[in-house]
Amino acid sequence: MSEAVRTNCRLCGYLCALTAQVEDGRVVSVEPDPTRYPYDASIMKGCRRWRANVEILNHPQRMNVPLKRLGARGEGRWQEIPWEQALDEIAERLAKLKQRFGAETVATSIGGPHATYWPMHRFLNLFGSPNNVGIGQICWNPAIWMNTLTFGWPIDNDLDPGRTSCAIVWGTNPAESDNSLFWRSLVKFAHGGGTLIVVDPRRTRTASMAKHWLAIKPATDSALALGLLHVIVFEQLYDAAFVGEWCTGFAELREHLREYTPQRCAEITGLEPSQIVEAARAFAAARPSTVISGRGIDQIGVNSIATHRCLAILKAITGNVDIAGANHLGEMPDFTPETDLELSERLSEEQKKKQLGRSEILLQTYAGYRHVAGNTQKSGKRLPHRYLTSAHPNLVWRAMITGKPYPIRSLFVMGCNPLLTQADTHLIYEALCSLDLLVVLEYFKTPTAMLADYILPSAGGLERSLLQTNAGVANIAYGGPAAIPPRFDRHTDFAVWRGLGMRLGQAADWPWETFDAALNDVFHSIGLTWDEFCAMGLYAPDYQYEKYRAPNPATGLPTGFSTPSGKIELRSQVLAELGYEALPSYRPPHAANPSQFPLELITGARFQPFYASSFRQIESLRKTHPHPWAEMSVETAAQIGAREGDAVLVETASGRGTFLAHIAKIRPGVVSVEYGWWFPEQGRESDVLESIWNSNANCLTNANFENCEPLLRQWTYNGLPCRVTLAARNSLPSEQTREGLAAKDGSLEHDGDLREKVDVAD
Ligand SMILES: Nc1nc2c(c(=O)[nH]1)N[C@H]1C(S)=C(S)[C@@H](COP(=O)(O)OP(=O)(O)OC[C@H]3O[C@@H](n4cnc5c(=O)[nH]c(N)nc54)[C@H](O)[C@@H]3O)O[C@H]1N2
Ligand SMILES: Nc1nc2c(c(=O)[nH]1)N[C@H]1C(S)=C(S)[C@@H](COP(=O)(O)OP(=O)(O)OC[C@H]3O[C@@H](n4cnc5c(=O)[nH]c(N)nc54)[C@H](O)[C@@H]3O)O[C@H]1N2
Ligand code: SF4
Ligand SMILES: [Mo]
Repeated sequence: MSEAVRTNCRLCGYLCALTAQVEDGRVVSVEPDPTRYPYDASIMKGCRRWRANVEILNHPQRMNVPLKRLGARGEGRWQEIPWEQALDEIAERLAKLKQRFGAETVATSIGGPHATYWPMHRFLNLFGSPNNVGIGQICWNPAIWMNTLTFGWPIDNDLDPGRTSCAIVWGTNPAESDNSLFWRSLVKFAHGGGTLIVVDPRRTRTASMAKHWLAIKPATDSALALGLLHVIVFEQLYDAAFVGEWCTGFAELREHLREYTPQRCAEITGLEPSQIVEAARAFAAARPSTVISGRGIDQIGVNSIATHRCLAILKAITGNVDIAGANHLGEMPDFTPETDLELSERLSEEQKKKQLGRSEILLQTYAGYRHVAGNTQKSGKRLPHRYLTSAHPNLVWRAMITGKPYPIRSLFVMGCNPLLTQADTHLIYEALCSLDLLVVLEYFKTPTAMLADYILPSAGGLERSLLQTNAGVANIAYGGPAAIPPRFDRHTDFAVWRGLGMRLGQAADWPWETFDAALNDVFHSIGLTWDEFCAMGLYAPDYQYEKYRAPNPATGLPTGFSTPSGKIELRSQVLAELGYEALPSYRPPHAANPSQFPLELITGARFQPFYASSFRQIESLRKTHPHPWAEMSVETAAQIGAREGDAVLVETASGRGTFLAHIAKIRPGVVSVEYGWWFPEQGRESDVLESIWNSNANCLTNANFENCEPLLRQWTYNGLPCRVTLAARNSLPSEQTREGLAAKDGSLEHDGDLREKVDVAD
């Protein structure tokens, strides 16, 4: 029997609607579903991944049964065991660890937005541990925190090709990282005559569409942003009426900006003063104007916070706040937000006090959260709790190794591969090896999973319901149903956390027997069942703009902003109270010895068809991108004596890795290496595990707490001092060179590539 069923793709955060052809309970093919969100023919044409769904579902290396370690950690000997046994044994070991060391001895590690994490947070809050490690400090949180301090709530860009007149795309490259409605809107915007300004050391496909490409020296972004503000303020290009009515701290800001002249900022950023002046004028001249930022500025350590604050101020003083075509202040969801399902309020004050580094981290802590949430709650809004209080990874890895300030003896890894994607692989390897209990919930036997005591096989896309809700800072939800029940003995992640919760005294808090039953409850408040939601696939009421002007029903006065002053805080009262600078400044990054490390390194710019460390074993994808590359300019390559395709050794103070040189348009003196590389094709498990030392960008990074930025304790992935030397001459077969691969299927139209072909949408 064959039938067509609705489902969604889960190979990136967009959850595009698919129709699956199911025969005898097996998915035989998938096609884009043009009737549901966010269908767009050119996205599906441009996306390289969705066709791999069936291959991934049935891949011979998928985890299908729970595995228990035999022999030494990492030795590669496993026993297949039933689920009941796995959960019984894990629960028993957790109970013992808790009794001996306290609940805080159990940590969890999450990654990017691939998985549904609230069941895990719910379990961990009820269990009693504050030790959830994430990537929030360098992904998403900086903007969420800084916009909330400035505007009282997170703010989303609202690029509209028909309306927006100027857009600054700052440290993000949606051509490779997004590949969606947003990228398409940007292409339309740029080709329709909108003024596009791109700030990126690499001439990405996004940058190649720009009127102004600012090839900034990495990690100096706050100096550029301060220079733009200087020009706008001292040339009186700001919106004086808006500033007068809605902002506080302008006079102090003006004084503070005096020293950031275009000349001085140009020296710091390696740009021309005229570039700074022109970009500032272009942005201020037009309205609505928008600023879109990404990991490029989340991951620059000490200058990240100041850059985000400057961008918020830039929006504010030009009057580009909560207006169509510029940006949108989000609203609380009408449905149940994740933050409510996590039950963070159930973690006791005593356990919250065990948060590592709490007296040295100013904001990304439970106390910091309370400080800020007190203001947002006045307007009935609740910020996401677990993301904004996640533990500092470096302190957690160290506590595992040293037992200080207390022992962390167990880790649950879900939806991430920390050996490849967290900073400082050497430290993490040592930490994972030191544990009493490491449990990994996975689709594949990743290097991290290879070190586990138990690997639990997760149900993936097509096999489970999917829902995406922007972590509850906006009133939007999208997703859909599974095409088939989980194959083999795979279970949903929800079932694992509920199963452990039921065994550890949490039964009253797990009323739903299945994930779908929980999803039913999520939509209860808007009168929908999960099935009814699935039929629509999207819940997104129209945006309301300029909400701060609307009268407050209680007082009749304008609502204003949920900050301490009720206004947009150019000078942040909360930051001043925390003992941090209330106005943003440029700070020189940590100095390195230029004779030892003369170049600057970017680790991690996104590229297709991969997602972080995922999909290296998926043959149809891997053959389009078989090797890890290091991009450098013609000048840098000449300095090293490297040519296209030569193997080069990249070294930093933290470690080394080998990559193939690719000559690209990128600021001279900067080298950009791909991240996430391991080599599942090595065969023997021990060889695959060993492959993490070859070309792993995070062998080149560290997140040493002492050097991190004080507010969130962000670490640095971009602008690291490095040296690059020639390791071996090009030995690639011609079909595996960049030219050869591109000729084969055109799939390597890659960031920084010399061919500047842009998919021009209709
Ligand atoms: N050097 C450097 N490091 C970086 C970055 C960088 O730019 N440079 N970027 C950082 C950022 S922003 C992020 S978000 C992270 C991303 O890093 P990670 O979140 O670690 O991403 P992946 O490597 O894709 O690992 C995801 C793993 O989860 C599994 N998985 C996927 N979906 C599910 C699911 O639903 N359930 C379960 N149980 N497993 C699932 C996949 O098989 C895969 O092995 O990397 C960070 N690390
Ligand atoms: N194909 C693919 N898509 C992905 C992912 C993936 O792994 N692969 N990961 C997903 C995830 S988890 C995330 S968080 C998003 C991230 O999506 P993006 O924010 O677009 O992330 P990156 O590609 O890292 O883009 C950062 C850009 O910043 C530039 N940059 C580096 N250093 C600096 C600097 O110092 N200053 C400035 N101004 N720019 C700099 C880089 O050259 C790069 O072009 O992508 C998501 N989409
Ligand atoms: S854009 Fe993302 S969700 Fe959509 S089809 Fe491609 S990989 Fe799947
Ligand atoms: Mo991310």
